[in-house]
Amino acid sequence: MPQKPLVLDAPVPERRALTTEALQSEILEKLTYSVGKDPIVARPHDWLKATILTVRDRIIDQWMESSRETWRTSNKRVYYLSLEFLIGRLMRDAMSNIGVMEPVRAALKNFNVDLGDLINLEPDAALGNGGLGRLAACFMESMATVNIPAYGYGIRYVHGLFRQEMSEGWQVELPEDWLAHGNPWEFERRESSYEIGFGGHVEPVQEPDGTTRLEWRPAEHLLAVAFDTPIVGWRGKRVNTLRLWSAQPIDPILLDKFNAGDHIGALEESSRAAAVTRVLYPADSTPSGQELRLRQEFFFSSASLQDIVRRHMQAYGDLGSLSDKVAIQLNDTHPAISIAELMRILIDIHGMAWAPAWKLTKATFGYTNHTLLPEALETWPVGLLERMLPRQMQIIYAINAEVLGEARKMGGFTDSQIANLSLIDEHGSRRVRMGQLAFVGSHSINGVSALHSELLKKTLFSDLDRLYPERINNKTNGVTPRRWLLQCNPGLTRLISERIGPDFQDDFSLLAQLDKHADDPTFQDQFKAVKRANKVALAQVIKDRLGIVVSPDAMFDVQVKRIHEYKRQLLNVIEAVAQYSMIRSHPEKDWVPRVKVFAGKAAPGYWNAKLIIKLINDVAKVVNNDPAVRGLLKVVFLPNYNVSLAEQIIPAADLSEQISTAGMEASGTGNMKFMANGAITIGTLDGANVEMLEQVGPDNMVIFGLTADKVAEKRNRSEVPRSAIDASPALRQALEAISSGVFSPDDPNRYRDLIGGLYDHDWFMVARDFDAYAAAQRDIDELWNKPRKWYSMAIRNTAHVSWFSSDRTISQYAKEIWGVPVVGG
Ligand code: B1N
Repeated sequence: MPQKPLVLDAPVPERRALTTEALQSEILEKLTYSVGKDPIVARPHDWLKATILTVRDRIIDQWMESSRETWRTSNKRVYYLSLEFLIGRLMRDAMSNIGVMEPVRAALKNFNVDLGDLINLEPDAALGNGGLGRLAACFMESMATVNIPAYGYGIRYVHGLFRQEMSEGWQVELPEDWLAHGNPWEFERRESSYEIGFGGHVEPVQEPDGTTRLEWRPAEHLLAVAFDTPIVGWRGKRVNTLRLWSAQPIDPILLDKFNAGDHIGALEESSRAAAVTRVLYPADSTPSGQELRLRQEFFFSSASLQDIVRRHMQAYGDLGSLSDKVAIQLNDTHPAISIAELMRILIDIHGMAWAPAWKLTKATFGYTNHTLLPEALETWPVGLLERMLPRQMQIIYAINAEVLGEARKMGGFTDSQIANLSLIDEHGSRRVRMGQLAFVGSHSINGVSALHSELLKKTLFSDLDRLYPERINNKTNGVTPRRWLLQCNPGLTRLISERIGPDFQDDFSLLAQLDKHADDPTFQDQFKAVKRANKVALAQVIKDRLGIVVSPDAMFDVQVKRIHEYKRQLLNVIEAVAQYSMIRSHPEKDWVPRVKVFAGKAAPGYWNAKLIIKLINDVAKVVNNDPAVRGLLKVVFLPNYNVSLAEQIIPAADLSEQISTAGMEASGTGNMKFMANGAITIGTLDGANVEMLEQVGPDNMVIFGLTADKVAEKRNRSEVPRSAIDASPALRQALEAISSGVFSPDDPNRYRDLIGGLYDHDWFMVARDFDAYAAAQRDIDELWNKPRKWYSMAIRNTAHVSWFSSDRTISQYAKEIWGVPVVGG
């Protein structure tokens, strides 16, 4: 019999008051009884904790109401499985979404505590690398906002993405420690723990009815313990759960060993278990290929599936209805082993036959692909999988046999196409391709921008697309406008509210009304004043962190994102070098003053990315200290880019650099955040830039460079880049300056190989896009010199951003993949 929770019809508790007085006494109560501090001696961290606990209380009532409603209505639940959630700080987001920011500020003021200071004290939860992890965080907020009963499942890393510091311009990585002061947002759920197996062997077991089934007997077990964080949507209407798993040993200490004097050995198992969730792998768009990573992937997949199946059984008592009541979305292939694990649970544990189990599995899963970069596609050695997950590997073989059988039946596939379909890569040592596994085990495979989804069909999954047509679809990314406009840019939010009324905060399509004010000089002046205030604030950050003084009247030209060759920070800095020599050789011209802002982390093992950071810093040192430049060009690299720094930088940007080699950036999401905040984009026709151009129109965006088709063509023809360099004196001069050591007199050869690569193969088309890029930058200069034109364009960017709300993206997932209803859809 399915067990229904007892509290099903309990009355909704009375809402807590939102007055300053009520909040004030509650903060005091939390400080005293939960933190255990007298206000006279309380430290800032104590106030932060008391404030978070107070805010959290307001969310909990609604949290319980949201889950009661899901139980009551038997609505389909959505599970978002992601190895990364880049959530950043939560307090401002939560206060803003439930509308208590100002009363909390006032309450704290009466204790002489500044809310702004507390906001900046909250650690930035960096349980992700970049776009993929931040997308998962935006989706969590949007799913709560559009009222979808959703759970996020991931890993509670003790150490998130490393802290980046600079040592003489080089990146150094330091451990990040977001849990140092505890985490007042989370609830540990010891009762929701699951055993996770590794290794061992598979045994046939005789059933009483004479049949045999297979049973996995793992050699090793550890425990997955749940930690829940409430995620509140806009206006606090729905609160969903982000459930992060922490690995713990089954036996915290081996007492026999301890008693026998082996004190270290007694703890070995414990530290081996905890290692699984200790640290986030710091690579963005490149798999690490390490055994621990596969352990992380299976650990959180298995725990999540056990939890999902338990909840479903509790509600319905039968797994036949799983795909009617459950949708599981795989955020890239990192949780793709879930497909084999669900099959194992259905068949080996619940006794289902292969065919219905396979049908159910496919109907339950959806898979989102986030990259086409060949080096980023996950594969695992067959031998490793056989050793670590022997039963799952058997199931993968069986799935593969089924898929290859279907391909043969359909016919028309060449041997190489069959090899391309197969879940096993037979080139060299045999490996399991997680992308193929995720594809065949899902009813929906989506890309993250129109161009990317087309390329998925044409390249990576062309053969699977023919075998299983209609499965590939597109869901262009979005970002939450709450965090990326309302919260990070209160000045602009106020201005927009004054102009078109505050309703746009509930319906972002109303932002389009700004279009008719875009040419109004008064509104332009106000828009400019807001931007300037944000730039003054960023200039202060730059001064505080780097000691560099920049003028808020210069154009703030910003490229912030992970450092990767395909994102082409190198193109940007080479153009800065070219511009630097132009200014030096023509001091008489009225150059547009620019501040070039860079920020981003490089994967610790990615040499060229780290070298590009060093180059930016080397160029900055020369340019910023050259009196001949008269401050017309400044180059700034802000260390330790994270969500909180993004929230300060993006509202202050005039120009947004989205200049990846076409065909390589799956979508990009920073591009959308800049657009919302009234920056003009200089970009290639790559990822979601293509759709930005459609939304905002060619008059309001500056596009340059090779298209994805042209890039592919040039690569196929192995065309040499040298002619592009020979044809461009500005480029040649800049490259020669860099590679001859003008910016690295202490080590003149430092950039020899990096620049040599541009002559050699120029895989990322830096040389071949240079002239187009430089010309686009001069167009930007001209626009800057016509401020009326500039601000009309800037305003139109904000006006036409609403399609890039993650509410739109999530509504499409809900309708077209998950089959769940949404609010306002
Ligand atoms: O996912 C983002 C996109 O907007 C970006 O264009 C895309 O580059 C990014 C392995 C990745 N793709 N692949 C990753 C991250 C971590 C890892 O270990 C791959 N990240 C992206 C959101 O769709």
